[in-house]
Amino acid sequence: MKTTHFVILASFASILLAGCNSDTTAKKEKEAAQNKSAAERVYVPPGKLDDYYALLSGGQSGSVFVFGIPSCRFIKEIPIFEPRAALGYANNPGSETYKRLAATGPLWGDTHHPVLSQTDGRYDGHWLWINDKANDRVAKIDLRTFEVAEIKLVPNLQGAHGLATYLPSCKYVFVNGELETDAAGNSTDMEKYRSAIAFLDAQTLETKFEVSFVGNADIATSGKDGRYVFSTMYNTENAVSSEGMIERDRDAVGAIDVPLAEKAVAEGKFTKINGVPVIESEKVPGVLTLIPVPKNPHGCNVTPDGKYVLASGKLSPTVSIIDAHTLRTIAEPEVGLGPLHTTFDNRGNAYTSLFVDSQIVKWNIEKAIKGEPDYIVDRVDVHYNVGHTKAAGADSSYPNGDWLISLNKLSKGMFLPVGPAMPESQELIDISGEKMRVVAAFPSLPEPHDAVMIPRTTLENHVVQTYEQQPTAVKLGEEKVVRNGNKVEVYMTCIRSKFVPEQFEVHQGDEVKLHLTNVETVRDMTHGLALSRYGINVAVDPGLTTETTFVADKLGTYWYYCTWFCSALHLEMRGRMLVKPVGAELNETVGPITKAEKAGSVGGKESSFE
Ligand code: K7E
Ligand code: CUA
Ligand code: CA
Repeated sequence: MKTTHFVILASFASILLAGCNSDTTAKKEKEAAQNKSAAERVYVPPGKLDDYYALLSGGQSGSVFVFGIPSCRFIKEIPIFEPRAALGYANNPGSETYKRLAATGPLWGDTHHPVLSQTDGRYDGHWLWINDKANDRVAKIDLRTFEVAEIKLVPNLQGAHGLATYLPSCKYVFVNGELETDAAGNSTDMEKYRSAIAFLDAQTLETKFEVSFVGNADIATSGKDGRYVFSTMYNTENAVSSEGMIERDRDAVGAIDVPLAEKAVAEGKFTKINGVPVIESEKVPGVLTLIPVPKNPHGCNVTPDGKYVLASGKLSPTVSIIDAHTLRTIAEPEVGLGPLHTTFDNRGNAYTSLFVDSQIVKWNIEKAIKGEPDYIVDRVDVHYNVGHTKAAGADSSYPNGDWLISLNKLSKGMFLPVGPAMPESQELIDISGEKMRVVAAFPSLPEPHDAVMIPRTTLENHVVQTYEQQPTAVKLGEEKVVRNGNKVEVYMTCIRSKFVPEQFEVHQGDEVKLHLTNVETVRDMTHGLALSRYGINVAVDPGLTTETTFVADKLGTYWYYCTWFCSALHLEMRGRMLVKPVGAELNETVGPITKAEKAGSVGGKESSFE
């Protein structure tokens, strides 16, 4: 079983190279048919588009990875909590993206849970939220551009881990503090340790209120009817050692009554900590209900119909099925060893990842509730040690029921060996039939935790072709250099294949603010500006204006050149920053440098080719 997908991939390659074979023996024919159909399931010819976007959290890469499903083609990385020089993201200390990120914390992050916005129980393709567990931040991605729209620090908690949106309205995203601290007193006294679940305005990401309690909160999910949100809590012991955290046989799923919490805030039943109203759960009865579940639960998922909350047992081989309205546990079916996360199809089945067993187990929810012995439908081996698993559409009320991704922690020998550390591994599983089938494996950077899959048809129409011209855009023909003491503002445009101005002059020590607008109106015509020896690299997509500030502290000639190969004249797309001694006369030339101006500005030295 462990080698099935190798066979499939090998056959996939041979079909591509040699066409399908017509071997004679019945066994071989059957095998070939199976293999062919697996290959066909994932084969998307060049130029044809995938059916789904898969958005994978990048873990300690601090980003989100975009893959096409079913082809498993890597499409894009969205850098969020880490600079990405290639994309001009947060790499220049004087850039907007750097300032926004640095204002909230360090230049790296640990993304875990991508969450899509919904309207009427369906993914609407507008927003993607994601947490940074390491530095307690939440970011919002605009799915029109696949760029970060907002990043905010969440006060009063540590280990911002579980993230979900409050359904059905999506007016909040809420984030769980996994690591306990004394947020109120900043003491080291573990007797005062608490944790909190923070409710953020989904658009501004301002923390509106928090509910604090003794213990911790791990994975988050929302009921579907605007009443409760749920979190698994593995450290009800409030311990500070791993031994201490597994002392109790039962921990809990916490249910927060959101309307009751809002009422408590309105009635002033809170303490303000770092500007945020914090409701202590002990003081507002009913705001937090603890539902006992076996030892150190992990994943927490509400079924698409909103009826049940499923808490995966982790240290217990069970999944607890909790009624999402009465908050009572109604069944605890055994599923296998190390259950971590559960996802859903559109036919009443749950799919639970088994970390220890390295399997996905498919089981029928109603049969498990009724205690019917055949509630386990199927098991499939994955490679290896799966963390999250997610089926297409499964966080909405309308799962698609065709594809499931297994996000595996170890790849071992799955891919070409590249040293002691191997890439992370995802497997694509066809869940459209009764039996699951692994049809492809694809590597990625460390370390995807969770993923969401959204149909192309939902999202593609939102995606813009070019940026709308901002009010700050520099218009063609209106390029200029504006001096104000030692501050110099350079208003520059770029279009295939020229920067205007192609030259600007400053005094040593001047603070230069570069406004660069890409005036292209064609999709995909990105230009970049790298400034030699100044450590500046800017990428400007069509229609976009970027602002970057730096100090021109080195004397001499510094070329800026385009970093994105844009035309046959790409290499010629360059210009000079001339840094002269303080007091020297500066040439104010803007626009195309004529021969005469060129002669004047460079001291009359002609090129030997002219
Ligand atoms: Cu299970 Cu951070 Cu969602 Cu990793 S968490 S697996
Ligand atoms: Cu613009 Cu290369
Ligand atoms: Ca525990």
